[in-house]
Amino acid sequence: MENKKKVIFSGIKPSGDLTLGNYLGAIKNWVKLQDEYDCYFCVVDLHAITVQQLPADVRRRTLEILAIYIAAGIDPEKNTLFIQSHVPAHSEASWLLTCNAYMGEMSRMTQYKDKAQKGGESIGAGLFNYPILMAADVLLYGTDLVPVGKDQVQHLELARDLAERFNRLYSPTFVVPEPYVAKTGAKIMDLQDPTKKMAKSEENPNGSIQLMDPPEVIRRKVSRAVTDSLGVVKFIDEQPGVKNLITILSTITGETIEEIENKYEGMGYAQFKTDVAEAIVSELEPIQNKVKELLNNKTYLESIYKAGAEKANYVSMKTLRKMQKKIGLIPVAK
Ligand code: AQP
Repeated sequence: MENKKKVIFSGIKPSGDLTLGNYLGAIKNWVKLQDEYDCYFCVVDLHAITVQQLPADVRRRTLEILAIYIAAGIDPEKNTLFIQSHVPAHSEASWLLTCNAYMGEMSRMTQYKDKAQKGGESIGAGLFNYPILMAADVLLYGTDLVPVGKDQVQHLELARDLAERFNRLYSPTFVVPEPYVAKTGAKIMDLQDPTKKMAKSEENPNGSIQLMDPPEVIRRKVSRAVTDSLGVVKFIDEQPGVKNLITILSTITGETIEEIENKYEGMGYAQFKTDVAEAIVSELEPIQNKVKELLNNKTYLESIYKAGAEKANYVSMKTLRKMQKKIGLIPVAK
């Protein structure tokens, strides 16, 4: 029997300029998956519009993210790289799943509850429904594994529940996806408030390093990163700022935490911060140069997302047709 590779689906939404967190927590790991798995890496633009965005920003970031995927080492020949809105099955499957989702389970989503508390009555309905769109993203491709951070575990559970419910109500249709926990990869925290994660929609520009920040900006942000008055490089909870910088250094260089702690023993923070900044610069600079090159070659990028959409449309339409048929929708006449 053919030894079929397991399917992985993941994506990033163009809701802000990508950060070092998106790179070290997601993209850098994806690069390692591409030989072993059949990977779909998507720019999930339909997720970005769950909050108001400037149309020009969505357009610019969507292409930039695609360029970043390729520049970071994701091979468009080996993987399916595409833009979510180019594949209408995502929206259609999302509606079919919505009709099988319960208000109760949706209302229990903690991410929505947090946002609803802040947004009140005027919170967008898209934010309430988006976990169902995420379920559709994943289920359409027969995805076996979904790389998820802790904040997404509950949404993946929902995708599993929706898949199992559909399989039970109609007949086996979906692969029930499992979370993929990366061996490496870390949660990168905000440089100004290391108790919260570095996020692309964060407003304080000094809190996050943008993937496309020039070297001098990276150096400045790292030198201003919040530390503490203890003056020791230790990976302990009492020093969240230092802990975060150690995580960044270790994720980039591959040095262990212990090696880093030993290397900077008795040295204070100055040299440590300089080294963290230089590690980031040397990791990101080649990627940035490649991104700029790719963004100057729109025809090439177009050819990538066109081919990606063709493949994704083919696979996802097969699943969508099955769903429609099982639900009782009459197939379109040929
Ligand atoms: N700080 C982080 N550390 C590690 N991984 C991170 N990711 C995001 N921030 C960090 C990972 O990047 C991917 C991006 O997913 P997304 O764009 O769908 O949404 P997100 O997780 O909500 O990303 P942001 O940057 O925080 O965006 P906003 O501010 O718009 O909500 C995921 O794989 C995520 O784990």
